[in-house]
Amino acid sequence: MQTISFLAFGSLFILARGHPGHDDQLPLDYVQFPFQPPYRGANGEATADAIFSGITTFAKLPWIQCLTKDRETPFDIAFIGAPFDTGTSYRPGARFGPAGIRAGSRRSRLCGGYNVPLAVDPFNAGLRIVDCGDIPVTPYDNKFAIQQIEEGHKALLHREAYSPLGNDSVTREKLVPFSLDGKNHPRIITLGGDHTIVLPLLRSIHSIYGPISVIHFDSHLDTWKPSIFGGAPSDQAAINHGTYFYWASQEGLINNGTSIHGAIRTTLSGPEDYENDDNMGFKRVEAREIDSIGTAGIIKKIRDTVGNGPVYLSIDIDTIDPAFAPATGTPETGGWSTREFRTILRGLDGLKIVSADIVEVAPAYDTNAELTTIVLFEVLSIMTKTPLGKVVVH
Ligand SMILES: *[C@@H]1O[C@H](CO)[C@@H](O)[C@H](O)[C@H]1NC(C)=O
Ligand SMILES: *[C@@H]1O[C@H](CO)[C@@H](O)[C@H](O)[C@H]1NC(C)=O
Ligand SMILES: [Mn+2]
Repeated sequence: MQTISFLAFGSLFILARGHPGHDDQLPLDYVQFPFQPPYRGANGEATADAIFSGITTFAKLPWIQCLTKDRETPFDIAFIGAPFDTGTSYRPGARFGPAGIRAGSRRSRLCGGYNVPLAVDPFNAGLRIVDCGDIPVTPYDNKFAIQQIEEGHKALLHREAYSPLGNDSVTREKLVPFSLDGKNHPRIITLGGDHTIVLPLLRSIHSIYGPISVIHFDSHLDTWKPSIFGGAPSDQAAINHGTYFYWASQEGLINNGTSIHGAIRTTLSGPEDYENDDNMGFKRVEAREIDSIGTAGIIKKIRDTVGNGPVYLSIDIDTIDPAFAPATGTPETGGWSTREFRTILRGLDGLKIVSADIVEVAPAYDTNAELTTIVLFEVLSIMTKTPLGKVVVH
């Protein structure tokens, strides 16, 4: 049966890409539920791989071992886990986030993945989208773990994308990459992990794009000075899930004035936390603004702030009200509903999202419904629709 599935899908892949030597693993196109059943029974009948069976990857995408034996295999968008949670201030458990997100995402393609409001099927749009598994992250040494995350992310981001950069969908003009080296790099969607991981992720992003605008959805600011958040009893303790943006700002990784937080509703040490946040280069949308300006007003504020340049998207699951997404370590009531947040995310359609993450998912506090993952479907849809390049003005 393996042979049949290999002939059916693997050889197509090899011919198309001219890459020999993929007979020692499942072919890239193995999971094609339900259109290309990979298994035939003794009588030749086709049996599709059910969405609840088999090895769990994000949305049942093909797994490739991007950091080890499949280092040469190119892709356009990769999911990768960063199972790190020793930078949390309250309930731990986000080290199980990547596994939990993958489990909840299995159903994304039950009968195809067509996104009606965005009018795109990200899984069937011609891009190669893969699940790279997890970056190895030690739970014993934060300093080392943060280096591992940066190196793991760089190992993916520094490659060239599988598909060539197309032409602008409106002007039809040839697009030029935003990257500093002029190459067309793939996009990475990281599954956290607590929010500390965004410091090494932004260091990696900086190595390809330079200082970047950030859209940060979170109930908390995460720009706190270490003396305020955690007290910084040691250099390592000063880097945690409430201070990583302080460090990112100090290191010049973030564009000053074109970055924004959304869904803020945290308590503060005092009003001066907002002054500090201004100095870190962020604008803010508070969760309660949805009552006055609605989702359309929030989308406008975000787009007016970040403009049309490249942007990094970081989503803390605690953006969503814990009534809808309880699986997180520092829940704050008064958040957006999942419907509202999905609307706001779809409002980012057309933005050049260079990479993204979802963090602070701690499955131990979830209900059995596993409802935390659908927001990534919107992010993936936007990435698929929007090539990562700019039109050069002649
Ligand atoms: C893309 O643009 C280039 C240069 O402007 C042009 O030669 C090419 O035909 C275009 N391709 C498509 C598919 O429009
Ligand atoms: C960002 O710009 C503001 C206003 O010019 C300035 O006060 C602040 O120090 C800058 N922050 C950083 C991190 O450069
Ligand atoms: Mn956060």
